[in-house]
Amino acid sequence: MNDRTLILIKPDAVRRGLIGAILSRFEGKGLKIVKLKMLELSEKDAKRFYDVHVGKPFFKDLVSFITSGPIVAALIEGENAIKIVREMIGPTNPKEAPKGTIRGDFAKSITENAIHASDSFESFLKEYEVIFGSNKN
Ligand code: 3AN
Repeated sequence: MNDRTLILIKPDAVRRGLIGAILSRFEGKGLKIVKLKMLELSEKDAKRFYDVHVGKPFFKDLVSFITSGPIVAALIEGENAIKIVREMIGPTNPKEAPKGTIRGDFAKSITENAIHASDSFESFLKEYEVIFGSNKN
């Protein structure tokens, strides 16, 4: 089955010049980048993107970080894309992320953790709509 997932290269990784290094990992794994966009998220869209985390202690920091500079969004396609990309990015906390995962190699902290990837088809649909939805192409 050809699945799709969405990744965001977060502001810390864009600032450190890691766009190419991160995107090339997906291509190297045989996944296809089928849509690509550099953008700055508005506070409103950031809150929609992370609405499952509303009320959590880190929500405010998360929104201010993700809106702190340009991000790169990529729509990625391939067999089992959601699961494979989640494995490639590694755990949320870089202290737990093995070397060889994107977060293990590039993340600075649990907030500045370089990359986001959809964790389910349901999240993907919501996230895709926020980033690439109507009037956003
Ligand atoms: P993931 O990005 O691995 O799916 P989520 O969805 O649990 O992780 O969290 C979304 C984002 O919220 C994380 N990427 C991270 O930046 C931030 N976050 C999650 N848990 C914490 C935490 N305990 N403290 C600070 N930030 C957190």
